[in-house]
Amino acid sequence: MSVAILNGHTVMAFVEDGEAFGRCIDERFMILDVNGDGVLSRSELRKGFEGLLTIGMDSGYTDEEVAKLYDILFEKFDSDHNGSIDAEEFRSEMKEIMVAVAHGIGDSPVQVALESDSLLMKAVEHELANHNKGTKENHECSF
Ligand SMILES: [Ca+2]
Ligand SMILES: [Ca+2]
Repeated sequence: MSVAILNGHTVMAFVEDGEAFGRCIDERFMILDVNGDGVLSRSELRKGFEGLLTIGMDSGYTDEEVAKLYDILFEKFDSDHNGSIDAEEFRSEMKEIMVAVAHGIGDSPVQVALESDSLLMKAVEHELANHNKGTKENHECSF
């Protein structure tokens, strides 16, 4: 875990950088596809999301409720309802999720604790990389 400062713009800039975001999502997809059959099963998705989004699973949900949550999540990803998630479905849904996250965070910088391989951490790293490439004139630093 490390602590980072980000706002909705950090996340959106990452999502809108189609190449960087797509590469990151594809990488994630391959990691999640444990048996290497090119699609994600229910259990592969669940396993991935337990680490990926660090949803607050200690917030009083029962196992049953959590299982239901992952079922809903799976149905959302599986947009053609064939019982598995292909790379295309994964990419478009991850994009929607990240856009929703960006809107949820809003314009004000928030301090968050992130797993080093979480997608939000990738967004922060993406922003830093872009800052280092360009001029630093408009670089606002919160501390
Ligand atoms: Ca698989
Ligand atoms: Ca599908």
